[in-house]
Amino acid sequence: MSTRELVESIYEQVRTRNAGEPEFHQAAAEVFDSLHVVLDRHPHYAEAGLIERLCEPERQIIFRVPWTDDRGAVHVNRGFRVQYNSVLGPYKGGLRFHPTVNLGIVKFLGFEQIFKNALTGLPIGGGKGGSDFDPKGRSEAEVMRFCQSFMTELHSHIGEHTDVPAGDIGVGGREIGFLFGQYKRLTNRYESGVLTGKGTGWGGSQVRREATGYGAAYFVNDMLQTHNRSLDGTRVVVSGSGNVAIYAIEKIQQLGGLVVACSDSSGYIVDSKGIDLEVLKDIKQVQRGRVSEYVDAHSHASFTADGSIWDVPCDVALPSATENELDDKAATALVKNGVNVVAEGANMPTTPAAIKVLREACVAFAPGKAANAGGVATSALEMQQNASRDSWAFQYTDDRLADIMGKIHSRAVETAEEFGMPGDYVHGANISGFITVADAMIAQGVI
Ligand code: NDP
Ligand code: 2IT
Repeated sequence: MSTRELVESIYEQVRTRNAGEPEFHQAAAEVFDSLHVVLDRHPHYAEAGLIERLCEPERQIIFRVPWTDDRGAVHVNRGFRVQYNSVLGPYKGGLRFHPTVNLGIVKFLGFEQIFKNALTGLPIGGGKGGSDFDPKGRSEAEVMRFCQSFMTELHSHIGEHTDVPAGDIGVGGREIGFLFGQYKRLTNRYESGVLTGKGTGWGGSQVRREATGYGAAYFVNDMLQTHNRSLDGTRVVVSGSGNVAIYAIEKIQQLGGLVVACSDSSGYIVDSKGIDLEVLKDIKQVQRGRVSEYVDAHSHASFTADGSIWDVPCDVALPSATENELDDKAATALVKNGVNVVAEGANMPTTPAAIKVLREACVAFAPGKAANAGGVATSALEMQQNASRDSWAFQYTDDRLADIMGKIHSRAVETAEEFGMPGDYVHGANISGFITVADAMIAQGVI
């Protein structure tokens, strides 16, 4: 059997065994697509069921989350924590609160997280969790009661040396605060390292809030620098307007880029003078409102409810909202308008068909597991500070983040070259992350 046939047969097993989980299949297929070249060179990775073990989470926890709304009505949501792989360190990865969350989504995110975390070079395994709870329109008291109920079950499965959750869609500093408070109450332990993304006044790291977006901007700058370019004067479109998007916009602006559009699930705004971040932050972070409100402050800007943000011409695109938001039609529009770089701020926002369009047009494309790894990397720095009961200055932490992103960029570039696919960040990141995890799994025996 050729290595290609072997990888295909394992993929078929994964699909059959995990029926009804299309996002997980997609994430696995994207990694598998890079593996046969590795197996050709290093056949021992195919032995001892290594790939099959990698695809099977070490543990999957599914639980009931009952809570009471402000009117006294009882609601029941489903909670998940998938502890995917702990070969490099405690399980590490965010919690997502969004109505679309199901086991397949959590597994796709957890699977991606294994390789992303390996790429950071820091001692963190891969995991992910969340709930189908919809925080939209809920009062702060309702969100708090939900978080307390969620943690009431989760607390016995996590710990600073076991599993360290953080934020993702719908989970930011406020939710981490409620979750941490309940963990502390249930365990009677001030265990700072059990969650990351905490407030900077009580164990959180400087720059963690900004880290995913800043890191993605650093990564794009590194990509441009390999072509003797920079973000200075570059026209950029960033989808989303949440944690990742806002701080990607902030750092791109600091590096001289002109961000002309961003979005939320109700539509997108275009401001050809450049997004006014103060206004955007006020709408999204303070008021928890909609991007459409931006035009109230800037009448020269426009809001489009039905349409695609990827029709807005740009040189650099950062899909930073959610999975599969950039399809082949969108990629074709981007290429037609002359895009040069696409970097994933979100997890798996680009469909396989869109990646094909971008590859064929020779657009530099950075997968999320490399470009958005700055968030989890800074989470690992937060764990480091917690373990030594220390807290670092903003600039020092930001410099560490920029350095880590530079190293991830070099790893992806060098690995792609080594395997005969120069400039292909997808294969470079997949192969480099896979080898790190695989070597550790082999060293630790059949576990
Ligand atoms: P937030 O909840 O802060 O923001 C999410 C943004 O994406 C909002 O603008 C939201 O719009 C939009 N969005 C979410 N779901 C959908 C959807 N189904 N359709 C259209 N728009 C949607 O989340 P983050 O910024 O933290 O996360 C964004 C992406 O980045 C996710 O893929 C996440 O997994 C990934 N990521 C996050 C990291 C982090 O540190 N937070 C680290 C690495 C990756 P609306 O408000 O209308 O729902
Ligand atoms: O997808 C991700 O990398 C995150 N949501 C961040 C995870 C973390 O543990 O900081």
